[in-house]
Amino acid sequence: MLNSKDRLRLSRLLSQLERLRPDEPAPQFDGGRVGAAMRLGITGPLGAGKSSLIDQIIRRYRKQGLSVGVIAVDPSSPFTGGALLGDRVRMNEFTSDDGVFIRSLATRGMSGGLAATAIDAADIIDQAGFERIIIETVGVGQVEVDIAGACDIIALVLEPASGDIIQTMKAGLMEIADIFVVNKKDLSGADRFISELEMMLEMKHGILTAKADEIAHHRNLSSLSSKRNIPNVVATNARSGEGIDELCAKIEEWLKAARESGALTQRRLQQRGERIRKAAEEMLLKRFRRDLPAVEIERLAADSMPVREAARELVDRITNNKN
Ligand SMILES: Nc1nc2c(ncn2[C@@H]2O[C@H](COP(=O)(O)OP(=O)(O)OP(=O)(O)O)[C@@H](O)[C@H]2O)c(=O)[nH]1
Ligand SMILES: [Mg+2]
Repeated sequence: MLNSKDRLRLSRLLSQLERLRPDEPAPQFDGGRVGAAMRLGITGPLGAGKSSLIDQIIRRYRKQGLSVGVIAVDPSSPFTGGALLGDRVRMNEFTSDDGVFIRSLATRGMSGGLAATAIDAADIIDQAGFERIIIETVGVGQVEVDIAGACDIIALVLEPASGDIIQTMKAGLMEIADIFVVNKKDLSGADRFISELEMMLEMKHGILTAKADEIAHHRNLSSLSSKRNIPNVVATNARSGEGIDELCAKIEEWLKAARESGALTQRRLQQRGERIRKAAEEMLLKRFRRDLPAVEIERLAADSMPVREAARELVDRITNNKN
């Protein structure tokens, strides 16, 4: 739990992060370490009820005495946006609670894009000592998939509206979800939607399992399929709070199992590796652009050698010169 001085420090660091220039290292919350917090990603289509759910989850966590940091990522609009306003209005009541810290990230940041900024923000909030971090993103595509790459567990929120399943499938979000939440279960058609979703997940699971079995068979391995679990589906009403206890219990269960099996450690290692790879890639690209010898390109362009050969010569020249 932060005192008001540290809270201010945290706020300032996050503002600093949003204004970060390329090549500037992300600011750190001195004295803290990264990795103690559990990170929960909440994603899903516009208006599915993500913020309302988070509001309910915060209450549960606070009852358990857990401190919570929330990052609401809104890639659509930096200045307006009903969602942002909605978040502020709803989450206002937590402003007097030292154990809750809520931040909206709307700007792309100067370096690395929105996803990288959100992930760095999570690190800073983690360092500041919050025990749970919730990241809300509107599930529309790559940014979500990237942010998911920094979460311990991902909950995909859908509402029983036709098209939601197709849309999220297209965005590649089905693959990254650990838990499926069908919110607005009070709406008509919710039961049907849930059975459709479950059917689809079972089918997908069946295909994956069959594939895994086939591979295992070919390699003379024993089948892994019994160890694979179909993702959980939980139905909620974020307005009334129905189903939220069950959702929170499922999240804890999932985290506990992942911790005990080593899957969580494995996931974090992979994620960290991926972040390092991406950052290195960016640095290399920047260095390449900076060091690009224009004269050399002109010379290669005038030469009649095949383009790929010319490109290789250029790459060789730069890597030999600058390493
Ligand atoms: N009937 C019903 N309405 C709900 C439920 N949960 C949320 N809503 C309403 O759905 C609307 C959108 O809720 P939000 O929590 O802002 O949804 P969101 O997914 O955060 O929206 P964006 O951030 O804009 O994508 C609001 O009017 C909520 O009151 C629910 O379980 N049942
Ligand atoms: Mg929202």
